[in-house]
Formats: sequence, C-alpha cells, structure tokens
Amino acid sequence: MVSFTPKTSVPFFAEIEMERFTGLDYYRVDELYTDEERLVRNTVRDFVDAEVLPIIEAHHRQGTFPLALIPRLGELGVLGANLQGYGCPGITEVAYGLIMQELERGDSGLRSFASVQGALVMFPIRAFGTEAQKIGWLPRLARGEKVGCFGLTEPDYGSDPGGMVTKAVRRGDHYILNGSKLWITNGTISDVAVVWARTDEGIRGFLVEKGMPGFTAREIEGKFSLRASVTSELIFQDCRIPRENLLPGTAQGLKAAFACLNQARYGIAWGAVGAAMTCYDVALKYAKTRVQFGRPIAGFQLVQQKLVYMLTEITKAQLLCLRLGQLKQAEHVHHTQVSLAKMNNVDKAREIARLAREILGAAGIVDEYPVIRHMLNLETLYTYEGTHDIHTLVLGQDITDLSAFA
Ligand code: TGC
Ligand code: FAD
Repeated sequence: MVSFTPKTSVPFFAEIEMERFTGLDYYRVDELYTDEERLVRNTVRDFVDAEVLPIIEAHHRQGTFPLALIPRLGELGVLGANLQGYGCPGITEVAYGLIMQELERGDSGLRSFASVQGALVMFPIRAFGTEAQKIGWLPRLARGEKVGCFGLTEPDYGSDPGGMVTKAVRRGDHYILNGSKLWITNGTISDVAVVWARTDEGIRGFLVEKGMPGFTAREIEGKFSLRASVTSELIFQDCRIPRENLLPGTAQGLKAAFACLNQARYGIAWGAVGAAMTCYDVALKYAKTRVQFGRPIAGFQLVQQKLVYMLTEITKAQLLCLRLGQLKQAEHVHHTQVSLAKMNNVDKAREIARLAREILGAAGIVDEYPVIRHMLNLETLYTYEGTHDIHTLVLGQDITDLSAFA
C-alpha cells in the first residue's frame, strides 16, 4: 500500500476511532427500539468496529471486496435476517434496518453485499420460489456458503427495466436465455443469479446457476465509487436453463421484480443513515481538535451551521426509518413510502458526506479518514435501486395521479 505522511496536527482516524462508536442519538430514538433490536444493532456495531473498519480502507484502495467477511456475515445471521424459515431468523424489520445501518457505517459495499444477498436473492426465492428452490438455496445463502446476485438492469435499460431485451425462449423442459445484464453487484462471485427476462408469458425471473452452459460474467473495472464491492456484467449466449429454475411466482412480471426492489430500497434508506453517522462523527471530532486562527474550527459559526445541519438531517432520517420499519412490520407500507425514504435519506447522506469533507479541509480528500470513501460510495446509492430523479417522479405520480413516464 502507498504510504502517506499526514500534514495536519489533528489525530488521524485510527486514533480518533480508539473511542468506541457509541452512536448518534439526539432524539433518544434508542428508547423506541426493543431490547432485541438494540442487541442486534450492538452486535453488528461491534463486528463492524472490530472486523470491518481495520481492513476496509485497504480493500477500497485495492478495489476488492473483503470475501473473508462473507462467512462471518452468515455466522452473525444477518443475511436475509428479516425472512422467516429455511435457516432465516425472522427478526423485526427495524432490527433488520439497524443491521443495514451498521454495515453501511462500515462501508456501502458491505451493506450492498448483504442487501443483494438478502433482499434481491433470498427474498425472491422465499416469495416466488418452489419448495425445492427454497430448501436448496435459502439455508446456504443465509449461512454465507453460497452467494447470489440480481440481474435486472441492462446496458440500454436502467431506469426503464420494462424495455429489457434479454429473452428466454421455452424449448421442451429448458429455456434458452440470450442477452446481458450490466452493473450487477456480486456478479462474478455468485453461485446463483436471479435473472429477469422477457418470455412469451411476460417478464419472468430465473435462477441461473454458475457453470450453466452459455453463462459468463466479467468484472467492471475503473470504478471510483463502491470500490469495495464486486460489480459485473452477466452475459447469456444460448444459456440452457432447466424449467425447474423458473421462479413460478414471478408470473406478475415486473411487479414481482419491483417487490424485490422495495426490500432493497428499504435497506438502503437505513444504510444511508449509517454512512451519514460516520461522516458526522468524524467531522465533529475533527472540528473540535483542528485549530485555526487560534481556536478549534468547531467554534466558528459557519462550521457549527454545517454540523447542526448534519445532526438535524440524521435525526430526521432516523425517525423516518423507524416509522417506515413499523409500517413494513405491520405490512402497511406502500412502495411510494419506501421511495420517499430511499430518496430523502440518500440525498441527505450525500450532502452530509460532502459537508464533512469540507470541514476536514485537505485532510478530507485522503482515505486516512473514511469521509471521502463514503462520499464517493453515496454517488452509487444516489443512482442504484432507482435514481433520485426516478423516486421523485414515482412520488410525483402518487400525489398528482399524473405519470411523468407515460
Ligand atoms: P409502472 O407502469 O409504473 O408500474 C407497473 C405496475 O407495477 C407497480 N409498481 C410497483 N409495485 C410494487 N413496488 C414498486 N416499487 C412498484 N413500482 C411500480 C405499479 O403500481 C403498476 O401496478 P398496476 O397494478 O397499476 O399494474 O411501471 P414502469 O415500467 O413504467 O416503471 C416505472 C418505474 C420507473 C417506477 C420503475 O421502472 C422503476 O422503479 N425504475 C427504476 C429501476 C430500478 O430501481 N432498478 C434497480 C435495479 S437493482 C439495483 O439497482 C440493485 S443495487 C444493489 C443494492 O441494492 O445494494
Ligand atoms: P439511466 O436510466 O440511463 O439514467 C441516466 C440519467 O437520466 C439519471 O440521472 C436518471 O435519473 C435520468 N432519467 C432517466 N429517466 C428519466 C426520466 N423519465 N425523467 C427524468 N430523468 C430521467 N442493477 C441491477 O439490476 N442489479 C444490481 O445488482 C445492480 N447493482 C449496481 C451497482 C452499482 C455500483 C451501480 C452503479 C449500479 C447498479 N445497478 C444494478 C444498476 C442501477 O440500478 C442502475 O444504474 C439504475 O437503475 C439507473 O440506470 P442507468 O445507470 O442506466 O441510468
């Protein structure tokens, strides 16, 4: 790794982090969680502090995902944790959200791994799969013995997945799949891909397994965001898929795919808060110790304004997440409510990361501090799982009854 000599007298992140992260809870939201939810949160928080933070900057620099953490995530029971049965613990939606928050306090790539595995692979198998598919995949995915990915986006169809050209044609007891999927998290490290394709019966979901003839994956290089995450292209050339690998419950076409997106967007809304909490925490500590013009920069009104804005938006986002979690737990959540939380929390976290970067001055552009990493990662959150603009239009349609898409 490249060595770097700091030019500032302020303690670097490793030193600042000597103090255990105790959390940012201005409105005592902690009191609104159950004991079990707090226990889950604290367990994952300790895991992130002990096993993620010490290694994540190196992975970010090298552009690698920390594969060794996958079995640990399985041991901790965080993969598909809000699902019931088949080796999944069925914890509350709020506890699940807190897991996402803590993982993303470490890195968005780690939360993305868990989101894709749980919300975009295990969820569709649980919701739309056959009994054999559930028994065959879910316990192994939950333990982290197997890895999955989700292929919806195509080179020419991102925000508009309904236009997809990937096609599966029935041939006796097989389907023949042709096409490609782009920007697929976990693609090259996956044992199974949930792939959405056009068929004679509309858009359906398939389980495409590693090694199936005609299926290849390649890693996308050159990312400046989500570097500690695997992002891939999936290519299908006359790929033969046994009929039993069709997810039968996906007869609702894109609505089934959208149901998966809601699960992942829910996790992202919580995760973004974790990234913002780290940025605020580092910026506050830095501002209290960095001295300019003879006093800590935290004493300047303009710096205080930034810190107060960060605190206010994090507090609002925490409350939004909690209420969304309660609605989801009661099965009373509408997908537009998930859109609002994803849109708002990511937008605010992105702004908070930029403000934290500003407060750190030049030190904000080096990875001795986690701020620049989170700032860059949040560009991906702003785009994937529905861009900020798309969620704005989803909400616009909901309140006006007028679609901006049609
Ligand atoms: P549209 O005509 O608007 O809707 C068709 C039907 O579906 C319903 N619907 C939903 N239902 C449940 N949940 C949702 N989120 C839903 N969104 C729409 C809708 O009510 C309608 O129902 P009905 O009964 O009237 O027929 O469909 P459209 O094709 O025009 O799509 C509109 C749009 C733009 C909202 C949709 O295509 C969209 O969400 N685009 C964004 C694409 C996206 O989010 N891709 C994500 C790819 S996966 C990913 O990024 C993983 S990142 C890794 C990680 O998570 O960490
Ligand atoms: P486009 O749809 O081409 O949009 C480009 C711009 O146009 C955006 O600013 C958008 O907001 C704007 N725009 C588009 N339509 C409209 C409109 N109607 N009105 C106003 N503005 C509009 N996908 C998967 O399927 N699985 C994954 O695991 C996955 N992981 C990802 C990981 C990473 C790191 C990234 C970056 C992406 C990932 N994606 C994944 C893809 C992601 O979901 C898409 O990038 C996203 O849906 C946007 O599509 P696009 O990039 O093609 O942008």
